Amino acid sequence: MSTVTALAVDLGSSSGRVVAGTFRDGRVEEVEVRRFPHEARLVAGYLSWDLEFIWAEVVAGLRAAVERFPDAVSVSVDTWGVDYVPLGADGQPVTPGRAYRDERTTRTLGAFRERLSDEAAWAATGIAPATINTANQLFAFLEEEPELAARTEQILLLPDYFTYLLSGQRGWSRSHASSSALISPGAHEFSDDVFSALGIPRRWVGEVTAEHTVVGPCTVEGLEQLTVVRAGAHDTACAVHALQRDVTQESYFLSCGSWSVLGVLRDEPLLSDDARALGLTNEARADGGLRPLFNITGLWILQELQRDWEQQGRERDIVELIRRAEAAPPLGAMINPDEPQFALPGEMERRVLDALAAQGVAVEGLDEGAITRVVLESFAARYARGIADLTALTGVEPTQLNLVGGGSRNKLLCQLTADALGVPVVAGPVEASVLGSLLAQLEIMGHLDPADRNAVIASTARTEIFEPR
Ligand code: LRH
Repeated sequence: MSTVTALAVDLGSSSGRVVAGTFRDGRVEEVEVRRFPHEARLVAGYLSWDLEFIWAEVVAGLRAAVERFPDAVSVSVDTWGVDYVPLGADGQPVTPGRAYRDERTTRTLGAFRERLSDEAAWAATGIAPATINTANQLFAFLEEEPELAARTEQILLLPDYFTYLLSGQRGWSRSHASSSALISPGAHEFSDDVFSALGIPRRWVGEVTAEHTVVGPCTVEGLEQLTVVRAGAHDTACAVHALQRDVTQESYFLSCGSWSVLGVLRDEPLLSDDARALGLTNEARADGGLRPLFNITGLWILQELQRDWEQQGRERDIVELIRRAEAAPPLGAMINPDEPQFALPGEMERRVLDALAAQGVAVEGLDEGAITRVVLESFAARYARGIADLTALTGVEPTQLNLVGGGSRNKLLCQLTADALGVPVVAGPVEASVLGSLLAQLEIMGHLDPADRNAVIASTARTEIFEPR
Protein backbone atom coordinates (compact mmCIF):
# COMPACT_ATOMS: atom_id res chain seq x y z
CA MET A 1 0.00 0.00 0.00
CA SER A 2 1.38 3.43 -0.84
CA THR A 3 2.20 5.63 2.10
CA VAL A 4 2.83 9.30 2.52
CA THR A 5 5.03 11.13 5.00
CA ALA A 6 4.76 14.66 6.37
CA LEU A 7 7.58 16.41 8.24
CA ALA A 8 6.94 18.54 11.32
CA VAL A 9 9.52 21.07 12.49
CA ASP A 10 8.49 21.82 16.08
CA LEU A 11 10.64 24.40 17.84
CA GLY A 12 10.33 24.75 21.61
CA SER A 13 12.22 27.25 23.71
CA SER A 14 14.65 24.63 25.07
CA SER A 15 14.75 22.12 22.22
CA GLY A 16 13.72 21.68 18.62
CA ARG A 17 12.81 18.56 16.69
CA VAL A 18 12.16 17.32 13.19
CA VAL A 19 9.62 14.50 13.18
CA ALA A 20 8.53 12.38 10.23
CA GLY A 21 4.93 11.18 10.33
CA THR A 22 4.05 8.36 7.96
CA PHE A 23 0.33 7.89 7.33
CA ARG A 24 -0.43 4.21 6.98
CA ASP A 25 -3.43 2.02 7.84
CA GLY A 26 -5.36 4.84 9.47
CA ARG A 27 -2.62 5.89 11.84
CA VAL A 28 0.41 8.17 11.87
CA GLU A 29 3.72 6.51 12.68
CA GLU A 30 6.05 9.11 14.10
CA VAL A 31 9.83 8.97 13.93
CA GLU A 32 11.88 11.70 15.57
CA VAL A 33 14.64 12.21 13.03
CA ARG A 34 16.52 14.92 14.87
CA ARG A 35 16.29 16.65 18.24
CA PHE A 36 18.60 19.42 19.40
CA PRO A 37 18.79 21.45 22.57
CA HIS A 38 19.18 25.21 22.33
CA GLU A 39 18.83 28.17 24.64
CA ALA A 40 18.71 31.93 24.72
CA ARG A 41 22.05 33.64 25.44
CA LEU A 42 23.07 37.22 26.06
CA VAL A 43 24.29 38.86 22.84
CA ALA A 44 25.29 42.52 23.10
CA GLY A 45 23.29 42.75 26.32
CA TYR A 46 20.10 41.19 24.93
CA LEU A 47 18.80 37.69 25.57
CA SER A 48 18.81 36.21 22.06
CA TRP A 49 18.15 33.01 20.15
CA ASP A 50 20.81 31.56 17.90
CA LEU A 51 18.82 31.61 14.66
CA GLU A 52 21.70 30.39 12.52
CA PHE A 53 22.22 27.37 14.74
CA ILE A 54 18.51 26.55 14.77
CA TRP A 55 18.28 26.89 10.99
CA ALA A 56 21.33 24.65 10.45
CA GLU A 57 19.73 22.01 12.70
CA VAL A 58 16.39 22.28 10.90
CA VAL A 59 18.01 21.82 7.48
CA ALA A 60 20.16 18.92 8.69
CA GLY A 61 17.07 17.30 10.21
CA LEU A 62 15.00 17.74 7.05
CA ARG A 63 17.79 16.41 4.81
CA ALA A 64 18.10 13.34 7.02
CA ALA A 65 14.32 12.95 6.94
CA VAL A 66 13.94 13.00 3.15
CA GLU A 67 16.79 10.54 2.83
CA ARG A 68 15.11 8.18 5.22
CA PHE A 69 11.56 8.85 4.03
CA PRO A 70 11.61 9.22 0.23
CA ASP A 71 7.80 9.53 0.29
CA ALA A 72 8.00 12.79 2.31
CA VAL A 73 5.71 15.33 0.63
CA SER A 74 5.37 18.31 2.96
CA VAL A 75 6.88 20.31 5.79
CA SER A 76 5.51 22.86 8.27
CA VAL A 77 7.20 24.84 11.04
CA ASP A 78 5.69 25.73 14.41
CA THR A 79 7.36 27.51 17.32
CA TRP A 80 6.61 28.97 20.73
CA GLY A 81 4.68 32.25 20.70
CA VAL A 82 5.45 35.98 20.48
CA ASP A 83 9.03 36.07 19.13
CA TYR A 84 9.91 37.65 15.78
CA VAL A 85 12.82 38.43 13.44
CA PRO A 86 13.40 41.91 11.90
CA LEU A 87 14.57 41.79 8.28
CA GLY A 88 16.55 44.43 6.40
CA ALA A 89 16.23 45.37 2.73
CA ASP A 90 18.48 42.42 1.85
CA GLY A 91 16.10 39.97 3.54
CA GLN A 92 18.66 39.21 6.27
CA PRO A 93 18.00 39.55 10.02
CA VAL A 94 18.91 42.99 11.36
CA THR A 95 19.46 41.67 14.90
CA PRO A 96 19.88 38.20 16.38
CA GLY A 97 16.48 36.75 17.32
CA ARG A 98 15.55 38.52 20.52
CA ALA A 99 14.02 36.31 23.21
CA TYR A 100 10.74 37.17 24.94
CA ARG A 101 12.15 36.76 28.44
CA ASP A 102 14.66 39.58 27.79
CA GLU A 103 14.17 42.42 30.24
CA ARG A 104 14.07 45.25 27.68
CA THR A 105 10.28 45.16 27.62
CA THR A 106 10.17 45.73 31.38
CA ARG A 107 12.38 48.81 30.96
CA THR A 108 10.08 50.27 28.30
CA LEU A 109 6.78 49.24 29.88
CA GLY A 110 6.09 52.69 31.36
CA ALA A 111 6.56 54.40 27.99
CA PHE A 112 4.48 51.68 26.31
CA ARG A 113 1.57 52.27 28.69
CA GLU A 114 1.73 56.02 28.13
CA ARG A 115 1.06 55.32 24.46
CA LEU A 116 -1.35 52.44 24.96
CA SER A 117 -2.97 51.72 28.32
CA ASP A 118 -3.75 48.14 29.29
CA GLU A 119 -7.46 48.90 28.84
CA ALA A 120 -6.92 50.34 25.34
CA ALA A 121 -4.65 47.44 24.36
CA TRP A 122 -7.27 44.91 25.43
CA ALA A 123 -10.07 46.79 23.66
CA ALA A 124 -8.05 46.94 20.43
CA THR A 125 -6.89 43.31 20.44
CA GLY A 126 -8.69 41.06 22.95
CA ILE A 127 -5.20 39.93 23.97
CA ALA A 128 -4.09 40.10 27.62
CA PRO A 129 -1.43 42.79 28.08
CA ALA A 130 1.95 41.18 28.88
CA THR A 131 5.55 42.32 28.59
CA ILE A 132 6.37 39.28 26.44
CA ASN A 133 3.89 40.22 23.70
CA THR A 134 5.35 40.99 20.26
CA ALA A 135 3.81 44.46 20.46
CA ASN A 136 5.86 45.19 23.60
CA GLN A 137 8.98 43.70 22.04
CA LEU A 138 8.68 45.80 18.87
CA PHE A 139 8.08 48.92 20.94
CA ALA A 140 11.22 48.19 23.01
CA PHE A 141 13.16 47.62 19.77
CA LEU A 142 12.13 51.06 18.49
CA GLU A 143 12.93 52.71 21.83
CA GLU A 144 16.27 51.06 22.56
CA GLU A 145 17.73 50.37 19.12
CA PRO A 146 16.36 53.09 16.82
CA GLU A 147 19.15 52.75 14.22
CA LEU A 148 18.54 49.04 13.80
CA ALA A 149 14.79 49.60 13.79
CA ALA A 150 15.25 52.19 11.03
CA ARG A 151 17.06 49.57 8.94
CA THR A 152 14.18 47.13 9.38
CA GLU A 153 12.00 46.67 6.30
CA GLN A 154 9.68 44.03 7.68
CA ILE A 155 9.38 41.71 10.63
CA LEU A 156 8.49 38.04 10.40
CA LEU A 157 7.13 36.02 13.29
CA LEU A 158 9.59 33.31 14.25
CA PRO A 159 7.92 30.32 12.52
CA ASP A 160 7.21 32.46 9.45
CA TYR A 161 10.90 33.36 9.31
CA PHE A 162 11.81 29.67 8.95
CA THR A 163 8.97 29.19 6.46
CA TYR A 164 10.47 32.08 4.50
CA LEU A 165 13.91 30.45 4.55
CA LEU A 166 12.35 27.21 3.32
CA SER A 167 10.22 28.71 0.57
CA GLY A 168 11.22 32.32 -0.13
CA GLN A 169 7.60 33.31 0.67
CA ARG A 170 6.68 35.81 3.38
CA GLY A 171 3.53 35.59 5.46
CA TRP A 172 2.16 36.39 8.92
CA SER A 173 0.47 33.21 10.11
CA ARG A 174 -2.77 33.92 11.91
CA SER A 175 -2.35 31.58 14.89
CA HIS A 176 1.04 33.07 15.75
CA ALA A 177 0.08 36.63 14.85
CA SER A 178 -2.86 36.34 17.25
CA SER A 179 -0.54 36.15 20.26
CA SER A 180 1.38 39.25 19.13
CA ALA A 181 -1.16 41.74 20.59
CA LEU A 182 -0.98 43.56 17.24
CA ILE A 183 -4.21 42.14 15.89
CA SER A 184 -7.91 42.98 16.15
CA PRO A 185 -10.29 40.79 18.18
CA GLY A 186 -11.15 37.68 16.18
CA ALA A 187 -7.62 37.73 14.72
CA HIS A 188 -8.39 38.43 11.07
CA GLU A 189 -6.48 41.66 10.56
CA PHE A 190 -3.70 43.64 12.18
CA SER A 191 -4.93 46.55 14.29
CA ASP A 192 -3.89 49.83 12.64
CA ASP A 193 -4.76 51.56 15.94
CA VAL A 194 -2.15 49.58 17.84
CA PHE A 195 0.52 50.20 15.19
CA SER A 196 -0.10 53.94 15.17
CA ALA A 197 -0.41 54.27 18.97
CA LEU A 198 2.97 52.57 19.43
CA GLY A 199 4.65 54.13 16.39
CA ILE A 200 5.35 50.71 14.86
CA PRO A 201 5.65 51.07 11.06
CA ARG A 202 2.66 49.34 9.48
CA ARG A 203 4.86 48.21 6.58
CA TRP A 204 6.69 45.92 8.99
CA VAL A 205 3.89 43.39 8.47
CA GLY A 206 1.74 42.46 5.49
CA GLU A 207 -1.71 40.94 5.83
CA VAL A 208 -2.65 38.25 8.33
CA THR A 209 -2.09 34.96 6.51
CA ALA A 210 -4.62 32.13 6.73
CA GLU A 211 -3.33 28.73 7.80
CA HIS A 212 -4.17 25.22 6.69
CA THR A 213 -2.86 26.53 3.38
CA VAL A 214 -0.06 25.71 0.96
CA VAL A 215 2.90 28.14 0.85
CA GLY A 216 4.78 26.71 -2.14
CA PRO A 217 7.66 24.48 -3.14
CA CYS A 218 10.66 24.18 -0.86
CA THR A 219 13.62 26.00 -2.43
CA VAL A 220 16.35 24.58 -0.19
CA GLU A 221 18.83 22.36 -1.99
CA GLY A 222 18.06 18.69 -1.52
CA LEU A 223 14.56 19.41 -0.16
CA GLU A 224 12.84 20.29 -3.45
CA GLN A 225 10.43 17.34 -3.18
CA LEU A 226 8.71 19.03 -0.20
CA THR A 227 5.76 21.37 -0.35
CA VAL A 228 5.95 23.98 2.41
CA VAL A 229 2.59 24.42 4.17
CA ARG A 230 1.17 26.45 7.04
CA ALA A 231 -0.19 23.67 9.23
CA GLY A 232 -0.23 25.96 12.29
CA ALA A 233 2.61 28.31 13.16
CA HIS A 234 2.02 28.57 16.91
CA ASP A 235 2.83 25.38 18.81
CA THR A 236 -0.31 25.66 20.94
CA ALA A 237 -2.45 26.01 17.81
CA CYS A 238 -0.93 22.76 16.54
CA ALA A 239 -1.51 21.11 19.91
CA VAL A 240 -5.24 21.85 19.92
CA HIS A 241 -5.49 20.27 16.46
CA ALA A 242 -4.51 16.98 18.11
CA LEU A 243 -7.13 17.04 20.88
CA GLN A 244 -8.70 13.72 20.68
CA ARG A 245 -11.81 12.64 22.46
CA ASP A 246 -15.32 14.00 21.92
CA VAL A 247 -13.89 17.37 21.10
CA THR A 248 -16.44 19.91 19.94
CA GLN A 249 -16.68 23.66 20.12
CA GLU A 250 -16.61 24.72 23.78
CA SER A 251 -14.25 21.86 24.66
CA TYR A 252 -11.74 22.68 27.37
CA PHE A 253 -8.05 21.93 26.95
CA LEU A 254 -4.77 22.29 28.78
CA SER A 255 -1.54 22.29 26.81
CA CYS A 256 0.83 21.47 29.60
CA GLY A 257 4.52 22.28 29.06
CA SER A 258 6.78 25.08 30.30
CA TRP A 259 3.57 27.08 30.05
CA SER A 260 0.17 25.83 31.15
CA VAL A 261 -2.05 27.02 28.35
CA LEU A 262 -5.60 26.51 29.61
CA GLY A 263 -8.43 27.35 27.26
CA VAL A 264 -11.55 26.56 25.32
CA LEU A 265 -12.35 26.06 21.63
CA ARG A 266 -14.75 28.67 20.22
CA ASP A 267 -15.49 30.71 17.11
CA GLU A 268 -16.15 34.01 18.88
CA PRO A 269 -13.74 35.89 21.16
CA LEU A 270 -14.61 36.45 24.82
CA LEU A 271 -14.35 40.20 25.27
CA SER A 272 -16.28 41.09 28.43
CA ASP A 273 -14.85 43.18 31.26
CA ASP A 274 -14.77 40.01 33.34
CA ALA A 275 -12.66 38.30 30.68
CA ARG A 276 -10.25 41.22 30.73
CA ALA A 277 -10.07 41.35 34.51
CA LEU A 278 -9.33 37.61 34.66
CA GLY A 279 -6.40 37.96 32.24
CA LEU A 280 -8.01 35.99 29.43
CA THR A 281 -6.36 36.17 26.01
CA ASN A 282 -8.14 35.41 22.71
CA GLU A 283 -5.66 33.53 20.55
CA ALA A 284 -6.44 31.89 17.21
CA ARG A 285 -6.42 28.29 16.05
CA ALA A 286 -4.94 27.28 12.72
CA ASP A 287 -8.29 26.00 11.40
CA GLY A 288 -9.94 29.44 11.43
CA GLY A 289 -11.47 29.23 14.92
CA LEU A 290 -10.30 30.71 18.19
CA ARG A 291 -8.89 29.41 21.49
CA PRO A 292 -9.55 31.90 24.30
CA LEU A 293 -7.13 30.93 27.07
CA PHE A 294 -5.05 31.73 30.09
CA ASN A 295 -1.26 31.59 29.74
CA ILE A 296 -0.20 30.30 33.16
CA THR A 297 3.40 29.83 34.24
CA GLY A 298 3.69 26.04 34.02
CA LEU A 299 6.17 23.22 34.40
CA TRP A 300 8.88 25.85 34.09
CA ILE A 301 8.60 26.18 37.89
CA LEU A 302 9.36 22.49 38.31
CA GLN A 303 12.12 22.63 35.68
CA GLU A 304 13.74 25.50 37.56
CA LEU A 305 13.44 23.60 40.85
CA GLN A 306 15.14 20.61 39.21
CA ARG A 307 17.93 22.91 38.01
CA ASP A 308 18.34 24.29 41.54
CA TRP A 309 18.48 20.83 43.06
CA GLU A 310 20.89 19.54 40.46
CA GLN A 311 23.28 22.39 41.24
CA GLN A 312 23.13 21.44 44.92
CA GLY A 313 23.69 17.74 44.19
CA ARG A 314 20.14 16.89 45.32
CA GLU A 315 17.41 14.79 43.70
CA ARG A 316 16.42 16.13 40.27
CA ASP A 317 15.05 13.09 38.44
CA ILE A 318 11.41 13.77 37.59
CA VAL A 319 10.23 10.16 38.02
CA GLU A 320 11.78 10.01 41.50
CA LEU A 321 10.44 13.46 42.40
CA ILE A 322 6.91 12.41 41.48
CA ARG A 323 7.28 9.18 43.44
CA ARG A 324 8.36 11.15 46.51
CA ALA A 325 5.62 13.72 45.95
CA GLU A 326 3.03 10.93 45.92
CA ALA A 327 4.30 9.73 49.27
CA ALA A 328 4.47 13.22 50.80
CA PRO A 329 1.48 14.34 52.87
CA PRO A 330 -0.45 17.37 51.52
CA LEU A 331 0.79 20.55 53.20
CA GLY A 332 -2.52 22.35 53.10
CA ALA A 333 -0.89 25.41 51.51
CA MET A 334 -0.36 26.49 47.89
CA ILE A 335 1.68 28.83 45.78
CA ASN A 336 0.05 30.98 43.11
CA PRO A 337 1.86 30.25 39.82
CA ASP A 338 0.59 33.58 38.44
CA GLU A 339 2.83 35.58 40.78
CA PRO A 340 5.54 37.22 38.68
CA GLN A 341 8.49 35.90 40.70
CA PHE A 342 7.73 32.37 39.46
CA ALA A 343 8.25 33.44 35.84
CA LEU A 344 11.86 34.45 36.53
CA PRO A 345 14.83 32.14 36.14
CA GLY A 346 16.92 31.04 39.13
CA GLU A 347 16.49 30.47 42.88
CA MET A 348 13.16 28.73 42.42
CA GLU A 349 13.31 26.74 45.66
CA ARG A 350 13.81 29.94 47.65
CA ARG A 351 10.93 31.63 45.82
CA VAL A 352 8.59 28.71 46.53
CA LEU A 353 9.62 28.45 50.19
CA ASP A 354 9.29 32.22 50.69
CA ALA A 355 5.77 32.12 49.29
CA LEU A 356 4.85 29.29 51.66
CA ALA A 357 6.53 30.92 54.68
CA ALA A 358 4.56 34.09 53.97
CA GLN A 359 1.43 31.99 54.62
CA GLY A 360 2.78 30.81 57.96
CA VAL A 361 3.94 27.38 56.77
CA ALA A 362 6.95 26.02 58.68
CA VAL A 363 9.24 25.43 55.71
CA GLU A 364 12.34 24.07 57.47
CA GLY A 365 12.88 20.47 56.54
CA LEU A 366 10.57 20.46 53.51
CA ASP A 367 12.29 18.12 51.07
CA GLU A 368 12.14 17.75 47.30
CA GLY A 369 9.11 15.44 47.49
CA ALA A 370 7.09 17.79 49.68
CA ILE A 371 7.95 20.80 47.52
CA THR A 372 7.12 18.95 44.30
CA ARG A 373 3.77 17.98 45.80
CA VAL A 374 2.93 21.56 46.77
CA VAL A 375 3.79 22.77 43.28
CA LEU A 376 1.67 20.09 41.57
CA GLU A 377 -1.26 20.69 43.91
CA SER A 378 -0.93 24.40 43.23
CA PHE A 379 -1.10 23.79 39.48
CA ALA A 380 -4.18 21.59 39.89
CA ALA A 381 -5.89 24.26 42.01
CA ARG A 382 -4.97 26.95 39.49
CA TYR A 383 -6.39 24.85 36.64
CA ALA A 384 -9.61 24.34 38.59
CA ARG A 385 -9.88 28.09 39.13
CA GLY A 386 -9.17 28.69 35.43
CA ILE A 387 -11.82 26.21 34.32
CA ALA A 388 -14.33 27.76 36.73
CA ASP A 389 -13.52 31.18 35.23
CA LEU A 390 -13.87 29.89 31.67
CA THR A 391 -17.15 28.19 32.60
CA ALA A 392 -18.50 31.47 33.96
CA LEU A 393 -17.43 33.28 30.78
CA THR A 394 -18.80 30.73 28.29
CA GLY A 395 -21.75 29.41 30.30
CA VAL A 396 -20.74 25.88 29.25
CA GLU A 397 -20.00 23.28 31.94
CA PRO A 398 -16.95 21.08 31.30
CA THR A 399 -17.52 17.37 30.83
CA GLN A 400 -13.79 16.59 30.62
CA LEU A 401 -10.42 18.30 30.28
CA ASN A 402 -8.12 17.25 27.44
CA LEU A 403 -4.61 17.55 28.83
CA VAL A 404 -1.84 17.36 26.20
CA GLY A 405 1.90 18.00 26.08
CA GLY A 406 4.75 16.88 28.34
CA GLY A 407 2.64 17.34 31.49
CA SER A 408 0.33 14.52 30.37
CA ARG A 409 3.16 12.12 31.31
CA ASN A 410 2.96 13.31 34.93
CA LYS A 411 0.30 10.98 36.32
CA LEU A 412 0.19 12.65 39.71
CA LEU A 413 -0.50 16.01 38.10
CA CYS A 414 -3.22 14.48 35.90
CA GLN A 415 -4.88 12.82 38.91
CA LEU A 416 -4.67 15.92 41.12
CA THR A 417 -6.15 17.95 38.25
CA ALA A 418 -9.06 15.52 37.81
CA ASP A 419 -9.65 15.63 41.58
CA ALA A 420 -9.60 19.42 41.66
CA LEU A 421 -11.91 19.76 38.65
CA GLY A 422 -14.35 16.99 39.45
CA VAL A 423 -14.41 15.85 35.80
CA PRO A 424 -12.25 13.29 33.97
CA VAL A 425 -8.88 14.33 32.59
CA VAL A 426 -8.06 12.80 29.21
CA ALA A 427 -4.26 12.79 29.18
CA GLY A 428 -2.18 12.66 25.97
CA PRO A 429 -0.81 12.88 23.40
CA VAL A 430 2.53 13.98 24.81
CA GLU A 431 3.84 15.40 21.54
CA ALA A 432 0.57 17.11 20.67
CA SER A 433 2.09 19.98 18.66
CA VAL A 434 3.92 17.53 16.42
CA LEU A 435 0.86 15.35 15.87
CA GLY A 436 -1.34 18.41 15.24
CA SER A 437 1.11 19.65 12.62
CA LEU A 438 1.32 16.25 10.92
CA LEU A 439 -2.47 15.80 10.83
CA ALA A 440 -3.04 19.27 9.45
CA GLN A 441 -0.39 18.70 6.76
CA LEU A 442 -2.02 15.43 5.68
CA GLU A 443 -5.36 17.25 5.51
CA ILE A 444 -3.97 20.19 3.56
CA MET A 445 -2.22 17.89 1.08
CA GLY A 446 -5.43 15.92 0.53
CA HIS A 447 -4.35 12.65 2.14
CA LEU A 448 -6.64 12.77 5.18
CA ASP A 449 -10.31 13.68 5.35
CA PRO A 450 -10.80 15.99 8.38
CA ALA A 451 -13.86 13.90 9.23
CA ASP A 452 -11.52 10.96 9.90
CA ARG A 453 -9.11 12.95 12.08
CA ASN A 454 -10.53 11.79 15.42
CA ALA A 455 -10.26 8.14 14.42
CA VAL A 456 -6.67 8.66 13.31
CA ILE A 457 -5.80 10.41 16.57
CA ALA A 458 -7.39 7.59 18.54
CA SER A 459 -5.32 4.95 16.76
CA THR A 460 -2.13 7.04 16.84
CA ALA A 461 -1.92 8.57 20.30
CA ARG A 462 -1.73 6.82 23.63
CA THR A 463 -4.17 8.37 26.07
CA GLU A 464 -5.14 7.72 29.63
CA ILE A 465 -8.28 8.79 31.43
CA PHE A 466 -8.05 9.97 35.04
CA GLU A 467 -11.40 9.87 36.85
CA PRO A 468 -11.83 12.32 39.73
CA ARG A 469 -11.53 10.73 43.18
C1 LRH B 1 4.28 27.79 24.58
C2 LRH B 1 3.94 29.16 24.07
C3 LRH B 1 2.77 29.77 24.82
C4 LRH B 1 3.17 31.23 24.94
C5 LRH B 1 4.66 31.13 25.03
C6 LRH B 1 5.46 32.34 24.73
O1 LRH B 1 5.35 27.24 23.90
O2 LRH B 1 3.67 29.12 22.70
O3 LRH B 1 1.55 29.56 24.17
O4 LRH B 1 2.75 31.91 23.80
O5 LRH B 1 5.05 30.03 24.25
